[in-house]
Amino acid sequence: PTVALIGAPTDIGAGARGASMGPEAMRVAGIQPALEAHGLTVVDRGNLIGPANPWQPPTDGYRHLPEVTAWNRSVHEAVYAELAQGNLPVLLGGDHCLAIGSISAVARHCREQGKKLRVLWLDAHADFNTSQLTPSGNIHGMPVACLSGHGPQELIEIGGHVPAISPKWVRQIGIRSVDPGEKRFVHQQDLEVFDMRFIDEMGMRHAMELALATLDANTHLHVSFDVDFLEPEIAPGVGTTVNGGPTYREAQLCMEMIADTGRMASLDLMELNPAYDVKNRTAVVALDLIESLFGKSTLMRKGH
Ligand code: DIR
Ligand code: MN
Ligand code: MN
Ligand code: MN
Repeated sequence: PTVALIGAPTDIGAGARGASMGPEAMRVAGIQPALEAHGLTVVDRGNLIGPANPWQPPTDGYRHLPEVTAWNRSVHEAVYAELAQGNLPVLLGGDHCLAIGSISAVARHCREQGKKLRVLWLDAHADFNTSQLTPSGNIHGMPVACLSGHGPQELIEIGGHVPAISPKWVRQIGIRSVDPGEKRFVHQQDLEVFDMRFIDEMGMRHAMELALATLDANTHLHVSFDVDFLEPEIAPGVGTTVNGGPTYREAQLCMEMIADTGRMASLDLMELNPAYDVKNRTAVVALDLIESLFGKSTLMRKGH
């Protein structure tokens, strides 16, 4: 399919400013020519527009809820339109609250097409907070909960179906920072989490084998890649770094195993924050990993 790049230049759900510059940083790193060099057809739809960041404190447990809602509606329509045309949308964030719009669109497309959905959530954080549990009010810490039906009405109903997804469809990889109340809720809702302790003990290979198990020809695989998934030493350009993430090699293996399934049909690239970066190197690393997601060949894999 044609790859459609969609820029969503906002940091409306984050606790640090700057993820609004993420889409341009990926263009500067050369995302379109890099994917084209692998034989893909790529169209850049440019940037969505939405409200400015008013940088206000939370009210009733949510920061910037009306603006977050406006941005997510816009993302939902853009991602849905690409899927309806048979394209593979790549959302260039922007902070991770926008996954509400993106994944609700994917879920809507899957419902209409009779497809199963599997969501891989690559992140340091579980993003499973609610207004009651959140220590920050930042909605980028809440998208998985909102998609699962736990959140404000205007966000949970964006896809037209509440809940948009079942937490059973989600596999989280790389998790190492979960707030106390959020942790209880993750267990209560039975989210399947391959945290860093699991990856340390069992290896990325085994974690990914389990996360990708039971995919079939009728499964739409969505990858939601929060750049803070990565070890901060290789990816400093994010607002909320957490030590002890996957190394470059572990992240490459993760991406290559996803590519080998041939099932990835949509992607979010989120939380890239050039204000924290050094000479755009985090964008360059993220692009390198995205190339692997799209099947960049290595010497040892003939025919790839
Ligand atoms: C923290 C940080 N759990 C919060 N979350 C995220 O504010 O809810 N940082 N997602 O990237
Ligand atoms: Mn489709
Ligand atoms: Mn996240
Ligand atoms: Mn994160």
